[in-house]
Amino acid sequence: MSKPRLTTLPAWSALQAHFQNVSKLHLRDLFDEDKRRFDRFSLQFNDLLVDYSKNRITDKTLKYLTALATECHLDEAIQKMFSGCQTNTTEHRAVLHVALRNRTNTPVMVGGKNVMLGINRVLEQMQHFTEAIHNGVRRGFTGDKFTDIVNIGIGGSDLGPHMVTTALKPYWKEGINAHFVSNVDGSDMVETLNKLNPGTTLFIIASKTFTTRETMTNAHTARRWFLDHFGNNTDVIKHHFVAVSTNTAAVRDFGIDTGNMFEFWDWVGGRYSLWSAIGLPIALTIGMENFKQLLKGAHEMDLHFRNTPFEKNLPVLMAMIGIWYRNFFAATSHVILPYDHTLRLLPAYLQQADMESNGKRVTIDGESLDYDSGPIIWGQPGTNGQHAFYQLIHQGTQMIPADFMIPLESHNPIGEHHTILLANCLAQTEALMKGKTAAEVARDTPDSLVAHKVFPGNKPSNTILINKLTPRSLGSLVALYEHKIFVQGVIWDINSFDQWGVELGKQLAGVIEKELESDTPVGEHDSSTAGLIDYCRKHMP
Ligand code: G6Q
Repeated sequence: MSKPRLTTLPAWSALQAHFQNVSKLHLRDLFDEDKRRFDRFSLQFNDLLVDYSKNRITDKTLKYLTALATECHLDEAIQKMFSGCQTNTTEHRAVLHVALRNRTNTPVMVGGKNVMLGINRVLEQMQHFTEAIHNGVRRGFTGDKFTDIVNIGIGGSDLGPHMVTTALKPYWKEGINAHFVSNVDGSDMVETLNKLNPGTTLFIIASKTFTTRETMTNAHTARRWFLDHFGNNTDVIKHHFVAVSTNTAAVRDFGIDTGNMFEFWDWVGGRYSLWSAIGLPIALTIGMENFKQLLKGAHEMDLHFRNTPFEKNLPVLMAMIGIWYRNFFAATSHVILPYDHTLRLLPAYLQQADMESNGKRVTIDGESLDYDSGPIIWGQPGTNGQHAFYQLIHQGTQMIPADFMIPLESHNPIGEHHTILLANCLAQTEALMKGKTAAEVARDTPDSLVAHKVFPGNKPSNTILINKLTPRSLGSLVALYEHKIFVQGVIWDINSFDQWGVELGKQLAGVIEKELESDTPVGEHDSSTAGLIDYCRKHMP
């Protein structure tokens, strides 16, 4: 029996009718009418408080949204993912990043095997390795202690570990610096290498496939740089290069001893892989105990997601409110606004996590969607963004739902900084929600300026307060978003775990790369691409 289309479900129709009423309501009025709105529409989870009261919702909205989740069999989909079913249908893979942080160690079976055995083995390998680097048992070729770790990877093999390592800077071990090279633009590699001493540098080549053009190009450049310093002695490679991959043969071919390889598995999607050995640069900078705290925080969120009724389930609520805006208010984007300097890479990380997962145009069965899927995710840390693009969020013509987040305790308390930061974060959520009416503006403004100074308000936001940004609370926060993305994928009936949309560009780049290097006539292209290739060939140095 074929699945009913999303837009034919009873809860969808109920939401459509309900939208006609709710779209006319102003958040100001909803707050005025219900003094307990914050209490009723906020939830605490360990170190996180999620306030979703400044959303354009009523009790009925949540009732219909959770009914929609039920009609889409969300519960079944959650249980299937956690139990190792082939949720990634187009690549015939299980989706088990949750097993990587399964700190209760309950067996998780894939193809008749308990994957926890392999996971625990690699965690132990990471533990020994990080300890050996930190206590100097494992040293560079010249006998010096390692001071610098360079992660070479891209996409999922870069964004997650880079974001977490940056966010957890206050936990970095003394004497260890981390660097991330991802772009095939030579400047990324050259600028990094210029800062480094080869004798004290450890390279991690992070690539699930170990074939990614950018990563392998960067890895070979690092290898060459290294050998140039050590008189072409390939013995040094085994001291200074390790790999994180699923491709043992390619790692060996590169010249890395497979004893220096950290394995992961095809059921770990790239953008969900920071919890695996792809997290090695995290563990090397913050230590294995802190890495395990990160896993613990994520696991706690997994248990909450798996076991909590939809009405109190944070990832489900955030996802369904996102669906409300995307499919009923037709919001095209969603902005991520961390008020924390160390979380500055979170918007870029979530951009991949969300847009690569839910930027899809067909259902799991390959039928065209007749409703919108994932929004554009963007953002920057506050307060910087306030002095740049918030104008459009406050007074532009679009409604852009926002997620604000801020730790209450700063790792760098100095003067009034943190109070100012916190005040700004809370003020923005209030300003977006309340706005400023023409009557309020007119009190102290000439008539000719009133229209310009009006803030319509009614702009929705979530606010996530984090007691303190620790490995554990960060783990919970990232897992919260991962599951939000999963839930939306289930509602939209898309495969959130493939990424075929990145393939075509890669294939064409392979063809054009060869053409750029040859003198033979440019092959089959449209006149624009052919003209550009020709121009490049004539003018390239
Ligand atoms: C993530 C994607 C993608 C991937 C990179 C790197 O989900 O699959 O971003 O992580 O293309 O791939 P490799 O790890 O295989 O080099």
